[in-house]
Amino acid sequence: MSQIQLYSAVLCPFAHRVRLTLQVKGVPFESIEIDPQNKPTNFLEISPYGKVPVLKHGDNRVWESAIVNEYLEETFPDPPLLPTDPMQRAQARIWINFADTRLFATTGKLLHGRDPHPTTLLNELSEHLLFMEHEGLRKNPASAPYWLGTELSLVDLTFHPWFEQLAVLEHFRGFGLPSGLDRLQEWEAAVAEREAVRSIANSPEFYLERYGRLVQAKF
Ligand SMILES: N[C@@H](CCC(=O)N[C@@H](CS)C(=O)NCC(=O)O)C(=O)O
Repeated sequence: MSQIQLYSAVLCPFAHRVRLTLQVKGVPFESIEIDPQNKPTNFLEISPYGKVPVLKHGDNRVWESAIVNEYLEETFPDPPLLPTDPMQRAQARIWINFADTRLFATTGKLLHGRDPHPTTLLNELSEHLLFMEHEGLRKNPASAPYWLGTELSLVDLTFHPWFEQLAVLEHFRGFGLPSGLDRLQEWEAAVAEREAVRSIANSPEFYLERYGRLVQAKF
């Protein structure tokens, strides 16, 4: 049995960011698929918040994807996915926090809400993306492919799953990317091209089909 088990769900972008980190670091793990809509009865014994992802390492467990990723970074430091400079590390954590408290938070409200015309949330999402473009990527030299510059980091792996599942927002919520996200689109193409990212990527059709089934079951 592998030393590491990941309680995960294919549609979960938080679980995906952990799978990406394990993949980039070449850490072998066993993936245990959980259906968040139909959790095993004893799931709270595994996951105190009742959510995926949860990482089990030997007898210990870690949850909350941002914390799981930092645990993996400290436990398997090669290749490093956070800068060594404390100020740059702080910047990386600010963007990871931005992803959780803004980009994914608004996305969650959009996907789980029932408003047929969620204009305010759609606008909010566009504002988050424009903020990422202007306050994030445009402050880097144009030649830097990744969020923090020349090296792939946890910030890239945190944001990427949102872009991989963009088709779901477009199809089911009528979201359209605002214009002027040139750097963001170049950045996403560079991340999506990485071998580790490609090796576990799913197509837009995969997400549309799975999400479609979920919507049918839910409403
Ligand atoms: N803040 C958590 C969010 C995890 C999360 O929301 N997971 C969802 C699936 S994407 C889940 O397990 N939902 C089940 C539930 O809330 O009952 C993290 O970063 O790990």
